Amino acid sequence: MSVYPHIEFMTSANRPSQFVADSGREVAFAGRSNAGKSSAINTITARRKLARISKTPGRTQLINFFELQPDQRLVDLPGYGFAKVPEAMRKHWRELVTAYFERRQSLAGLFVVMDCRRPLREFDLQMMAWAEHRKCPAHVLLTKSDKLSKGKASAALHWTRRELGDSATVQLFSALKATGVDEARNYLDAMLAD
Ligand SMILES: Nc1nc2c(ncn2[C@@H]2O[C@H](COP(=O)(O)OP(=O)(O)OP(=O)(O)O)[C@@H](O)[C@H]2O)c(=O)[nH]1
Ligand SMILES: [Mg+2]
Repeated sequence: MSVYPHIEFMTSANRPSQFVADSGREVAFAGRSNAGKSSAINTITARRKLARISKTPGRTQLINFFELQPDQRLVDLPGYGFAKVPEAMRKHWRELVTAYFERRQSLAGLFVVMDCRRPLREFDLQMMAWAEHRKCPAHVLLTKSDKLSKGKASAALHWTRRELGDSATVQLFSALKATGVDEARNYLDAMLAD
């Protein structure tokens, strides 16, 4: 059973004119290519095939909008930081994501998805800065926690919390093992609530 029973894919936007109507509240998922954004969305919404999961980093270059219920959305932002993409694609990413952050009134919260083995890299910090600039709350999912021992995962969690201080909340997550799902839903629901 899905906890968001009415969730459905709305549209993929390749340019700002294709963004869905900017009303209500939405939470965006950002993160490096291959960090596990789409997997996290699928696990949190308990819909296995909602957001496309790719084994090729950087495949999702579009902004994908999903409706949870009228006037509540999840947004899967295109991944960043993949070294091998051509400059033209990087420029496209920059323009699209900048336009999103600059004009999106309904942006109510940001989930930043990071591989727990490599947290807080350059672009991740840039995303956090956008959130701070927009005064929208940020929550960090340290995902793929199944890839680390309990001790190392816990060390990554504490290190990231210390680095970020009050600027964001942080948790461990695994789409594979469904770890941290309730915690993530609680943060998501709080951001979506008025
Ligand atoms: N072990 C493990 N693998 C994961 C987890 N989450 C995602 N993966 C794998 O990591 C790869 C990338 O996952 P995606 O969810 O497509 O990542 P993404 O951030 O959406 O990637 P882009 O859309 O390309 O930016 C896939 O092969 C997933 O199966 C996890 O919690 N544990
Ligand atoms: Mg994706």
